[in-house]
Amino acid sequence: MNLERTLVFLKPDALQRRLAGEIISRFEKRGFLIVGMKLIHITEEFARRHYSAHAGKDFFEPLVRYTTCGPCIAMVLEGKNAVKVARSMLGETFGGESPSGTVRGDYSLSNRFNLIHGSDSTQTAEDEIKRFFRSEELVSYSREDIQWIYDTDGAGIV
Ligand code: IDP
Ligand code: MG
Repeated sequence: MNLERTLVFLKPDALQRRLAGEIISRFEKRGFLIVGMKLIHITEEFARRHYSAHAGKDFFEPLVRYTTCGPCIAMVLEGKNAVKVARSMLGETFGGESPSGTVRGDYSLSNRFNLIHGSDSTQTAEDEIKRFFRSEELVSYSREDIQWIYDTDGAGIV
């Protein structure tokens, strides 16, 4: 099996607006396996490191304040093409420009308060998973419905 892993976290507005269950449910229903999950309050230092690619941009300081203003739920999702598929489920960066059917497109109108983060490449996913989770916090397990999520009859997962 050659399944990919990605890191997503529900941002403080998702929890304050009581959308966490609804959003997590989408990933479950899509077929992803949740291999890590925790409630965290991101520190300022952690937020600055996580978003370091945006340091110096005009939205950076407000982004740090937003990310640290309340608890988040971080998750590692495992599945075929996990990075790309999860990103497509998020929508575009700005809620108001996101297509309906995506998390941001269904629940956000804001440029900043867009509910969820998702790794944007397989390399970023690897780095972010390590940043958010210790290896012992990730749980590998099998599930009974895997043969209904993918065609596993033959070589690999199709
Ligand atoms: P992404 O979350 O879709 O990958 P990035 O460009 O990496 O988007 O930006 C990180 C986060 O910074 C966004 O999710 C959003 O919360 C915030 N952000 C990005 N661009 C803007 C902006 O122009 N105004 C306000 N907030 C922004
Ligand atoms: Mg990004």
